[in-house]
Amino acid sequence: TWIISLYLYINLTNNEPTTTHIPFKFAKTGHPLNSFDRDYKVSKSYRLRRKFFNQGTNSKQLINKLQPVYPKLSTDKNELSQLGLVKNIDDQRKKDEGYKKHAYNVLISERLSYHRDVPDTRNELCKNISYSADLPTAAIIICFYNEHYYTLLRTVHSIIDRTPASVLKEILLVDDFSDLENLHENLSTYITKNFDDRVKLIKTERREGLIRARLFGARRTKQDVIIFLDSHIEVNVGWIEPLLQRIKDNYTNVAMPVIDIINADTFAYTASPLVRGGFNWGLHFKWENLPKGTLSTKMDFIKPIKSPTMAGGLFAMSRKYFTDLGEYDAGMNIWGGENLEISFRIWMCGGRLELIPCSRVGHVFRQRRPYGAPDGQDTMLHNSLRVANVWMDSYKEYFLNHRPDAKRIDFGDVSSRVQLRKELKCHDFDWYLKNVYPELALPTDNEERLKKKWTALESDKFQPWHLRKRNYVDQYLMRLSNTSLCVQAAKDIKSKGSNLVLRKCVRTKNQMWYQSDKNELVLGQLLCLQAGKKLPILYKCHEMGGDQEWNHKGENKSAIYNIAAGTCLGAEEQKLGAFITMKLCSDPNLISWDIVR
Ligand code: LR7
Ligand code: MN
Repeated sequence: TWIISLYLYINLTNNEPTTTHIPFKFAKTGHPLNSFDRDYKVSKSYRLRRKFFNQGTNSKQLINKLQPVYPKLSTDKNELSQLGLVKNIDDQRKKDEGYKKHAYNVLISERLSYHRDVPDTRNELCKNISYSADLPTAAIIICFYNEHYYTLLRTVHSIIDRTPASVLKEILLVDDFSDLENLHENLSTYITKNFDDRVKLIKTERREGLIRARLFGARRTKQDVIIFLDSHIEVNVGWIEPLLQRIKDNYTNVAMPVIDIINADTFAYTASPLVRGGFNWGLHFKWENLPKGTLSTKMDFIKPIKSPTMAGGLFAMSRKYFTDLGEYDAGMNIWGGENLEISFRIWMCGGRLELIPCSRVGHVFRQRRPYGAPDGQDTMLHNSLRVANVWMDSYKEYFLNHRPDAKRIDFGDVSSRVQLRKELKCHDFDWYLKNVYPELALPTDNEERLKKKWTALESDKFQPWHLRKRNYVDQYLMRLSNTSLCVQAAKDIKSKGSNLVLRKCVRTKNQMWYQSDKNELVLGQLLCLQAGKKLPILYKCHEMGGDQEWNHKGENKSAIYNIAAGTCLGAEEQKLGAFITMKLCSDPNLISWDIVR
């Protein structure tokens, strides 16, 4: 598949893979799976292979299908086998199931083995720093629910491999009542055989959710510092020392590593830029650029950076301080909100939350969470209501206005948390906004516009920073060659599920297609063109490529091809009002399109 991919990249899309709003070029990883990386990025080979595999298409048929669109496609047998046409049904099954259960590529994860080098993504200057000889001792707490066996074990191995034994005293694996068959037993066997007794596996008595599972773990250790990590991470060289040093300097410092990106499809490890944590009035965490001037000198790149909030999963804190500050809100369920709660609490009650640039830990960012709450509760909303009612004073109204549905929801008893806030004599939320996060705009004027923006952000909440903003690289009309007919929405431009039709070209928003750097075609910057079996439709952009990924040569008389569907954009008839359809690219009657800029 990489041949198609490469070909596609160079000859069809002809635009460099650019990152979005944060000016940062990905470091190439150099790990052995680079070919997968290339392959996935471009062609979503997984879908492609599955599609052709299921249809039993042989290489010849595939070539015939692709030739009209990719005339330079090789016909060499060896190259074809590399196209993934020789498939292994067990692998394919494992991969499909893995995506369902874990939302990442377990096949590649398993091929990587328990030990692998990751690129050292630290700033050069980090290597010159020396740390105290008597750093505090650490317990690492990793909660997991139905985590993939191999990925979890690589998490543990990476910690053992890259953390000095003088500080690493305990790794507590808290199984949050997983029900994946044999997971716990297998882990237990592996751990007894392969690790010393610093690695402990414990299990909750019922599904607690990550917040109470962390409490369960934290209360079972006596080390100086606790470090929470997600169960699908790999730590980088020298990750722990700068965190512990910062806490040794002051026990109210809470220290976070930079969260590097482990690609969920390829497991390629790439560096993240220096960004800090913020939030919006929907109480969703978001990454944001550092305030102007933060990085002025060379040394600024390695100094601790104040952050208004944390993403939640990866941070180090003095155990005593964690307890003194009221641990977590045990009334929070499953997932969400606890990260803002502890961030507000740290700042408002006298602590300091910092990003430590010299500490780097990779995390598998996935497109969706592969689990929910057992009772179907919207735990993010439930937990956020608790945050708002305990910590945000009158500012909570901004959140409530933004979520009218929240007013009717029972978020339980928060009196003990209100009491805690009193006892700790914390600043109020107004102080926090003025002193820690003055950059946050209040939803005063132009409220409607902002509201819309937040709603859009909501669907993006599981995205890593580099996937969050759509980056348009081109805009054009798609005109039926040799006519003056253009593709436009059959209904109005905003209606999800609308078909597309041919209308007189008029160059309105209704006919303007914005091409994103992921090769989406977004009509009027609203909805994405999505391939169907017979007809394409307009649908919410899901940013996962596949049926929303379109390729063409960008010139007149182009075929417009969708890889996932394996078909091309056509029209029912070549006349006004005709529906746009999906056609075999090899169809001799396939019409061609002009890209009119
Ligand atoms: O019921 C559960 N029980 C658990 O033990 C649900 C989850 N978990 C475990 C799970 O196996 C994982 O190890 O808790 C950990 C976090 O769950 P994820 O990986 O599904 O969460 P996430 O990475 O999507 O979400 C981020 O926000 C969460 C809010 O509740 C937590 O704070 C996560 O730790 C946090 N992850 C990170 O900060 C990593 C960087 C991601 C970003 C941005
Ligand atoms: Mn995670």
